[in-house]
Amino acid sequence: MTANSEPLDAHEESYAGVGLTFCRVPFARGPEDLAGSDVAVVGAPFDLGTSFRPGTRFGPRAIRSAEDVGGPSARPHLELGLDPFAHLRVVDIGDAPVGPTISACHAGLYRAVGEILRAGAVPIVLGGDHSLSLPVMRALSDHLGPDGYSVIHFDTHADTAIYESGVTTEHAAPFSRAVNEGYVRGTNLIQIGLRGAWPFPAEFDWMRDNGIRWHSMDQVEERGLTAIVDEVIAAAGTRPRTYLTVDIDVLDPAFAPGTGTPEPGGLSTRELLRAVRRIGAALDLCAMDVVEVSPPYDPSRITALAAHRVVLEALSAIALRRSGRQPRPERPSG
Ligand SMILES: [Mn+2]
Repeated sequence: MTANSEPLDAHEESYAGVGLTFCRVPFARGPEDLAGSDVAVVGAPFDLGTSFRPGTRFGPRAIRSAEDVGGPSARPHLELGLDPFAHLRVVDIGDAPVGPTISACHAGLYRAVGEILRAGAVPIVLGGDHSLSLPVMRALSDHLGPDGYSVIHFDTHADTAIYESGVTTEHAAPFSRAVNEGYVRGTNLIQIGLRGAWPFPAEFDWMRDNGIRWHSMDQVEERGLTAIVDEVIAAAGTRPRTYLTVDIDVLDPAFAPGTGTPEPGGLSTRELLRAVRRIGAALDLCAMDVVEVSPPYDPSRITALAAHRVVLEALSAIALRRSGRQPRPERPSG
């Protein structure tokens, strides 16, 4: 499915038309359509980097179609009191080209993200497996330098596998590879939501040696996510810009069953949405992604809907920050 499409008329019904861009924003067919945009959505429909259950190649399509309220794009945010689509020019460039190998997929996404960054827009990548963070960070490093951005990483897993002889499961290693290959400084990487059996002690040692910081789910439980996000915002804000990468498996499987490597004991959707909103409003996002949505394991589509809302929260927060306004929430009536 091509990520179409502008409605045939300005008020096309939601069940009509030949396909969907994210929230029915305009489809940008090439660099000339990107000019002047603030945010560009791009799909990364590949899962050749998965270690267990594949399926995330269907993620971008599922996220885009998780909800359609028809055109034109309008989504006023109840708690912020503004509509991101009234403040930002958001386009969807469709999916990055993919190939039969993970390196071909990464090359296509690297080019697409670079094109968006050079146009001055913020790329929002719909995954796809988490290996996509490697080409995203490579493009960010070209654009901002390896010390020019922080990374806030929500995930069950640290994705810092130690690989030897160049052999690795790609979605388990984007952050170790990016640090080792010089696309990001380990001291600029902060993780939230770790739990379960992995990383192993050797990987934690590597992370400590490289200055990577993390907050496990136990810390979230003891200190509260609000306090941890405050600390993460302060730490990430020491660099000019921030890349926000959200692995949907940071959510508890009760909220997000549709993912390849679920792990019980995670965040609620409500917690994640508020955290994303606070981060996007406080920091200057240079890129964002939502990864690991796997529609074959998502029969109720709640995982894709959660990912859709994560993107909407970020868009609303970016709009608030750029508008210079204070939040004007709809207050309780009584
Ligand atoms: Mn991950």
